[in-house]
Amino acid sequence: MIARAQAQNYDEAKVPAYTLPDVLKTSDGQLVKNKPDWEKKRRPEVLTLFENNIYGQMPKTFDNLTYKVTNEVKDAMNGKAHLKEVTITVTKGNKSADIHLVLFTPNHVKKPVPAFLLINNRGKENTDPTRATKSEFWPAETVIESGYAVAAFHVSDGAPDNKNTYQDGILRLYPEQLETDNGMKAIGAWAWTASRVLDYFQKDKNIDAKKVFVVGHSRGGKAALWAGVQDQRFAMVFSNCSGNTGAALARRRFGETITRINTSFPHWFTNNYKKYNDNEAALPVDQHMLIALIAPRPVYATNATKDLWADPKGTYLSLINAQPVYALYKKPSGLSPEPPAINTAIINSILGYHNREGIHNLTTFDWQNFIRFANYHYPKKG
Ligand code: GTR
Repeated sequence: MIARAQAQNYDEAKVPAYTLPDVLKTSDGQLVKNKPDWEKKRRPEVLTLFENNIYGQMPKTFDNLTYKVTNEVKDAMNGKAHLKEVTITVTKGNKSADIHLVLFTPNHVKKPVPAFLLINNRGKENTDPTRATKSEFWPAETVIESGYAVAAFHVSDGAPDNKNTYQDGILRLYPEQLETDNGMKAIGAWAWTASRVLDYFQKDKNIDAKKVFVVGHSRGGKAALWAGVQDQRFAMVFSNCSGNTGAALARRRFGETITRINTSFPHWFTNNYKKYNDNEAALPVDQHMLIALIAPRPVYATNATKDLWADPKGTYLSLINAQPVYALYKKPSGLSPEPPAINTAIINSILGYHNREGIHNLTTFDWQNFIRFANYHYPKKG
């Protein structure tokens, strides 16, 4: 017997031969050639495949959503921004869950404004409302100076990032999800939470809820993609170093693998996903199809040169292989088959990308390019 546990592969020559599932081919073998067939037939089919096999169901019902501003500073950031800390409470039956939002809106800019929303998977100090602590992970001043609102919530409000306690967030409202093999777990819960923040944005007259961009790094970047897929109200997705079960192709088995992610983080994806441990070829989808589900909305993915764990090449290939669906919308990305040079950002495209020099992180360089990409897709008038 050959031991199944293998070291992670970082050698391009050892990437196994693989065939990606055809994003445009329906389960009954028809080739989708136009938007209506994609939207009515194939898109729902692919979405269900991702739900059942990977991220789980996305419960849509609750009884009530209320919000309360718990702190407000109208002249934060030396008068440049208006801070609101908002508690969003979602109620279902006799249970409720609180989401704590930090939101800065630029002053001296015509309202409503577009907003960047970060799914924060790191320490809460990264999104410090007092700005005593500043972090590249959420460079709020830079975003405000670019004329956008900037917001964040912490993943623990959706689901604690822990295999023993992940049920203690919004899954308390949906306990039935824990009983089924295609039930939502932590990554799904974080995406769900992002949608509830968007519900709140629809009620905040300073925010242009039609231009809310969801951002996440790594595990947060996986959740950002799933949020953008599930909730078509998100105008754009930024998925930073999201890697395996994020923007990178699973079948390449380069860096982190499905076995590895399911073993380290059994609370992120459905029970069903474990069936694909060391068995990527059996998956009816691959991650290019996740990006395709966001079409025709823009997606920007990133990598870092020292973060081979997240498979930069496999991420770029996902974008490339999502293109046929964007083409149905006459939104060609113009991506060349080979990834761009290090630190060179692809901005003027429906599918954006860069591979930053450096380690696994979310940095000012990344955010500056997110802002450029947002400016390109939503040019400011006047
Ligand atoms: C790693 C995990 C990655 C990524 C990363 C992170 O340990 O293997 O998939 O999610 O954590 O979130 O920083």
